[in-house]
Amino acid sequence: MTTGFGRDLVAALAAQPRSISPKYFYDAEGSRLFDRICELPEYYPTRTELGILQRHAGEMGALAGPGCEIVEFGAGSLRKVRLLLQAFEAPARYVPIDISGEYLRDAAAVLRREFAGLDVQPLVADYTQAVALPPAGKGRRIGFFPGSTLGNFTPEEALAFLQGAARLLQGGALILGADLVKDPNVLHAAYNDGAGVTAAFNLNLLARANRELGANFQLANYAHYAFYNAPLARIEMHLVAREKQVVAVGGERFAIAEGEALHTENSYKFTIAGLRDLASRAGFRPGPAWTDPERLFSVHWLHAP
Ligand code: AVJ
Repeated sequence: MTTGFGRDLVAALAAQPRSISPKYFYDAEGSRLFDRICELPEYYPTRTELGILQRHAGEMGALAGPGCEIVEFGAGSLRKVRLLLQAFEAPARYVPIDISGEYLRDAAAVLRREFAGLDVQPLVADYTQAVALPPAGKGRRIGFFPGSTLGNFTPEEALAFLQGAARLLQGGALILGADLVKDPNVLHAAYNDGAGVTAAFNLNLLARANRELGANFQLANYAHYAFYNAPLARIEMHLVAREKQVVAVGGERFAIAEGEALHTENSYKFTIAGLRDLASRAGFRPGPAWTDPERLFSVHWLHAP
């Protein structure tokens, strides 16, 4: 119970309404399920962002200039940054920042092999807190925050994160991926896939608690519930109890009534204008914004003066 997960889950169950950070989705099993989500026909963000990066990496390379340093916040999959590294002129350094040291080591080894002359310096850290980077080289420092992970933050947290990033990247820029508001039915389908992978991803939070914390959640008792909250422009994911249950977590017992929910994720959606305004308030000067023909997703170049 000394882990952050145990502490935060107990606090979440003791509170009303109940909510927990989506960062706890990503144990090994959760990361595997998320990779499957990215391949789903209904989940358009990953393939759409990859397409945008593919089409515009050349332009981004011209803006970045030679010998730049790429700092990735929350190094997820190597596919996206690889598109940048291939298109940029002699990138000097790649600094992926992630809390999972094991994943970072593997990813760093792959990229060192692939890009001779690239200095790969993984940083095990929580990028939502202030991080200390190695001293900058001659090229620009370019941040990379893809996947619309920014949407997991509340608007206040998003502003604070971007303020920190603007400071960190001074003289360079941030390449930011942001999912766009759109037909709510398209959004709904992306988080309610037919194969049930998103449901398994959501329920894995409870499975993880059973595995790691010796909790006794009856998974069949909880429904995956995801919907688009239009006034707040966000997808919300919840786990809703189908029956009452007394659950034991780390020596404490919690009575969960029928119909009670644990809020597991917010995924905010953006307009291009709204995102540029948010970035400006954080100290960036917005440059080009790229999107796909259907305007499903956006990638932004944000100068950090
Ligand atoms: C990784 C936060 C961008 O919000 O779309 C996917 C996570 N949750 N399906 C998202 C997620 C359910 C994803 N982000």
